[in-house]
Amino acid sequence: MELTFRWYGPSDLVTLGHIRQIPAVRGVVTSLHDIPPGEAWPAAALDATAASIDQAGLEFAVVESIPVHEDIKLGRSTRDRLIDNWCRSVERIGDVDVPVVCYNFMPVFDWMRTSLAEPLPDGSTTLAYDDETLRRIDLSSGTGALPGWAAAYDASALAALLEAYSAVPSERLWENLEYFLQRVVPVAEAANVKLAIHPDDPPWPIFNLPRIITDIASLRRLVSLVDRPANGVTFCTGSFGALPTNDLPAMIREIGAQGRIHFAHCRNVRVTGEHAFSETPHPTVCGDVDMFAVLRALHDTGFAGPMRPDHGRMIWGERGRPGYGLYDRALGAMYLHGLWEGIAHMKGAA
Ligand code: DNO
Repeated sequence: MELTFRWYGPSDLVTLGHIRQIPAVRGVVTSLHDIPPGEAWPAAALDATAASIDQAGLEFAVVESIPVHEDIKLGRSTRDRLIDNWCRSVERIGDVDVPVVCYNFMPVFDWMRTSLAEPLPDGSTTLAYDDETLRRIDLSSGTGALPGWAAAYDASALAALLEAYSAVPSERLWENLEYFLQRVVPVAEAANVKLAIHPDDPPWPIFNLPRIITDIASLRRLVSLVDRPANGVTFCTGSFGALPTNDLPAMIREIGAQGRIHFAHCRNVRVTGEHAFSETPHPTVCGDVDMFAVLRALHDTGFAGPMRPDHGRMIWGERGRPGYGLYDRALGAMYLHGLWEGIAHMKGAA
């Protein structure tokens, strides 16, 4: 396992210098955040990002994400050109030796929360979601934007997109995903890049939009769409963990044994009701995810890929990008490192 940390680029308040000082973290997870979805990534910009990571004494471990243009998810006739552009980006990522690309296939919205600063009893704030509140969100003025989303839409663009998706039930979305994967997986394979789809977050439909990567059945289907090692997943404990029927260690043991987990996102959640949860600190004792069992399953299946602490709370007065401050994620990194080291020693494998 290689411990990594997400960095939002030169404008991030969390700098590469900060990341360099977190013990045991050597890998950086980032993207070219200024390139609009659908465009091929310019080699020069990618080279510059790779060089700045290298100069900081770190390693460019994962691209998270290359956004997938909505026309691809909708299966529109423009998709072939957009898929070609996605492939060019993958090839250039291969050229700078980044081995993993994370992406998602969630319609319109990427991850979704209904509160970005829910107060916790200890005085920190966290991200939270519940369906009740979501139902009251008025989309008539556009999406707004969540930190980390690749795109936001104004009122008319959003209305048009939602209308277009009314003709795309989940089976059609699966077909469009298969069409995409059939074209991008061979290119990734040739470029020495592994693709790692991020599960839908939360793992159920929102605003009547289909969401298809939610559970073990969908992971089985995903890996079989194109049965190649380069077609894999990002195992996100927070996304899958929001659905109490998901047995995370069992999912890891099944999909990991097939060598299809290429990236791990570790964070904890407390399920607070039907389709409702709050994010918690990373340790098992703080939420409903048994992080020891998750890491042991990853270790048992020989996971050697990048792992990052996912969202942290805002603690110690820090201000910044919700979910992506420095302090709580750094604590999470240390916890994950400690668990992993303990598991390795326990098994006599350290
Ligand atoms: C949220 C992230 C997601 C993730 C994308 C991957 O914090 O985990 O935004 O980066 O879904 O494409």
